[in-house]
Amino acid sequence: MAAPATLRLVSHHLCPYVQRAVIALTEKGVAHERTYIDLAAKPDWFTALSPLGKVPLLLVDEATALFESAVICEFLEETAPGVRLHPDDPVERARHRAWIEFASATLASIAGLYAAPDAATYEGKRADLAGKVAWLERALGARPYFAGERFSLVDAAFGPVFRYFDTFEAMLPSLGVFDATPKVQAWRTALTGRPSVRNAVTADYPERLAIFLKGRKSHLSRSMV
Ligand SMILES: N[C@@H](CCC(=O)N[C@@H](CS)C(=O)NCC(=O)O)C(=O)O
Repeated sequence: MAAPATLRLVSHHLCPYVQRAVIALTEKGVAHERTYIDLAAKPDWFTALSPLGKVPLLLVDEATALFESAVICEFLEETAPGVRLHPDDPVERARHRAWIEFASATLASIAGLYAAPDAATYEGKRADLAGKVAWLERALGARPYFAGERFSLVDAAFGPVFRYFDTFEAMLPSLGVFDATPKVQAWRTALTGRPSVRNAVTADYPERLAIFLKGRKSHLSRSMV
């Protein structure tokens, strides 16, 4: 692969971790290019660059491919000028990093939900997800974003989490995970309206996600209308 003339993000159309990096790049106004790959047929150049075989990768120069979305976002925070996406206070910053980890755990719960082979496993994953959303409700303070007026990397991590529910709500019986969490609902609405979050995926994302979910051969795929 040719050496990147500018930052290049190796991406996949559906990957929520890629979206975190795209949102951080956009919020910081960092020029970059994106290369989308097929994770079912990984190109050799990608396998040679990615120690874990996962996207996102950020190619920063000829010799350097950064991997892991959290590391990429931290690198952008440290190197890109402009708006800060982490709090200044070290305790708050550590707390934010912890909630970004929580976003990853929530993504794992979502993956468990759409892969659940039967109704009982599905209900267990649904309840697990509802429990996580309840934790978020208790963690949220000032509106509209996780830390009030200032958009942060926690928001960049949860925008892609909430995006799944737009498709779930269009195609499934209600999951009920937001029923008793008005603060999370308001946060979700604010993130959906944020241009960096909205534009972190291509226009055909909903169709691509629907095809992906239908292909799971799971309880969720059988419940889709
Ligand atoms: N911890 C990683 C997770 C990235 C990840 O799971 N990427 C998935 C796509 S969303 C992937 O590349 N999977 C390919 C594979 O595991 O073979 C991060 O935060 O970057």
